[in-house]
Amino acid sequence: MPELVLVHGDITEQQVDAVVNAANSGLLGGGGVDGAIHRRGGPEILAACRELRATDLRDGLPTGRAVATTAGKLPARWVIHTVGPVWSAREDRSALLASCYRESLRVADELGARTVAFPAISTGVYGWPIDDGARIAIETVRDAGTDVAEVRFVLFTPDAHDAFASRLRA
Ligand code: AR6
Repeated sequence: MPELVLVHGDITEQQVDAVVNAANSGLLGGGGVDGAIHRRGGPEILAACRELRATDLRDGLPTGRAVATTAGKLPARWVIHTVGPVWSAREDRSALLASCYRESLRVADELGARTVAFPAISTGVYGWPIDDGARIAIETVRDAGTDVAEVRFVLFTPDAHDAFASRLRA
């Protein structure tokens, strides 16, 4: 099991092998953490995403899946893009959210990444309640059976940091 580390801060500043992006299926950028990664990482990341859309991912990246690109100018080697589910009160989509963490770690293993930073996927624009998002993130990473040595959850807001901290203590 990887060591789980909590950081209150900005994922674009993390010196890790791979940074996970909470992207959308189009893979061509957006707001939130996606916007920050493309801004800080520069145009190389977008060029790599466009190339994927022109080849392997013509219909975009499905929810729950993950794919790697260069990290451009970020202090990391790769960005692993994943697409979280939009929160729904009517439908249980937690298997898709768990899949984002599992698939990202599977891609990290393929790359040989030893340290991976995750944001709290789906808990911003996509509206997932932070306590439940933290529970799914931590449970899934703990059970993933990955070779990654350190998983760093990088939480942008005090609320997100508190939610992950109390879930880790539980
Ligand atoms: N570092 C770490 N976490 C951050 C950062 C940052 N620099 N910026 C925001 N967060 P969101 P989603 C946190 O909305 O909910 C985009 O437009 C934020 O506080 O980035 O999966 C995509 O293109 C929240 O806790 O992603 C998609 O269209 C968490 O990151 C859509 O938003 C996730 O918030 C994806 O929505």
